[in-house]
Amino acid sequence: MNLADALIDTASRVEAIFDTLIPATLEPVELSAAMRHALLAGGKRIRPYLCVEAYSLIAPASDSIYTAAAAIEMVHTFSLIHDDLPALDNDDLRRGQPTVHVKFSESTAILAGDALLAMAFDVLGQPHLGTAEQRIDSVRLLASACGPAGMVGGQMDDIAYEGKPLSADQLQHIHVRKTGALLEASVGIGLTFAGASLDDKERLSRYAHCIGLAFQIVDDILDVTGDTATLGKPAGSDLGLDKATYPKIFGLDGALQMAVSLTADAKAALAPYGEKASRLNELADYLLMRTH
Ligand code: GRG
Repeated sequence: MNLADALIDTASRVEAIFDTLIPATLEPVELSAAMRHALLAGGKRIRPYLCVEAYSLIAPASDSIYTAAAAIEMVHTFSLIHDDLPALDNDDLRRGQPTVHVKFSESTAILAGDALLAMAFDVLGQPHLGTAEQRIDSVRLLASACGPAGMVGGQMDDIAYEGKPLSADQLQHIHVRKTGALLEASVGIGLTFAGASLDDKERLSRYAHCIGLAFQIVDDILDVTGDTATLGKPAGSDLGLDKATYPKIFGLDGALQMAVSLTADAKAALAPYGEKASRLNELADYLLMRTH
């Protein structure tokens, strides 16, 4: 299976789990409709894919890892809903669809996000996913990727620095938390359920760190070079909010060179796994070359 088909396969498995967990009939139906709108509107499903592929590098295939992957995507989707709110980025388009607050209401969007975040931890704790220790470790990995040392902290600083000059180190510190932490946790959770060794966890955490940063640099570049129809979200949004970005500090070529070099570092971390890591290698290249 090539990478495009493998991503589609992961997406359809994870979407089937969403459909079971949150059927349209789940009360209150207006809340479920908002959650389903956000969850089922497409999306590349990079985080679930990372979780499943990290798991598969170490352990034989298992259906239950897709449930863990779905929990991670629920947190990601939550963060997108809240990120789009008028109080944050105030965007009206996401994954080519109206954002949740535009299609429903601001209060529904806040609550749909809250519900997805809470539900994600419930799902990750399901007994069939693994041992109690693996589930606790995974819950803690996900929680710490969300908290002040992760997404919320990164988002807070991202807002605090709007319109202000930022050094390259400060910008990296924001991106590593805001975007990188959940990508790293996706790999970490896959490895935790696979029973990976500390050595494997360290090597793959290096991979995840590098693709996480490269991912955000490419996101910054696409905000400048992409168009709204292809991105499925408004292009030029960073400029509008006067955000510090990699292209702003290093220029488009400089930013691209950084992403290329981080992708090479990520792939170097996979070298000990040889052919077994070909999927993760391909993913690193795809994230560098992506157009949305
Ligand atoms: C409590 C978890 C938590 C977060 C609240 C709103 C917020 C604080 C943080 C925002 C985090 C955020 C939205 C970062 C942007 C990351 C990013 C580049 C998202 C786009 O990811 P893709 O390209 O999107 O994987 P698709 O649509 O393909 O899933």
